[in-house]
Amino acid sequence: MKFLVFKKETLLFFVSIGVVLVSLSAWFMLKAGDTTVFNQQGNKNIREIHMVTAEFSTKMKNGEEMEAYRWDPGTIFLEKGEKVRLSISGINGEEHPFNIEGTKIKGMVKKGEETVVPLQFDKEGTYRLICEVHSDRKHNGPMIAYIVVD
Ligand SMILES: [Cu+2]
Repeated sequence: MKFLVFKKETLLFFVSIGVVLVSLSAWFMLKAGDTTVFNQQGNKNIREIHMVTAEFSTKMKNGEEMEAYRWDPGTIFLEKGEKVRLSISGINGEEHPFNIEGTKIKGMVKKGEETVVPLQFDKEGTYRLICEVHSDRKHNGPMIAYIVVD
């Protein structure tokens, strides 16, 4: 009988310790969760990248003019999962309808206007930002920027 009481007390002792431990870890986990949610939703943590539409032009020896439209910078780097606000300012060229290969992202950059493209990639790789009207040399391009995600 006495042995049984002792066992019950021991059990209660361990149950109490268990409850305290579970409460403590739950508290820490909740705290960590709060911080993570705050980091993901806070707008201040979305990095901004600025890009412009530029134009190179030259006169050949035979008097012929050549030009190429470009995204500048031509390569940008993102971390996998990172949220970036890509802001593209239209400087040269009237209109640049674009898409990002391998995604559903599409848009338009117009002279004198700013186009904001929210970016977040879950897969590593190099994604091409392609201007649909200046995609190769024949069409005053290639107006292609490379988005490197790793
Ligand atoms: Cu273009």
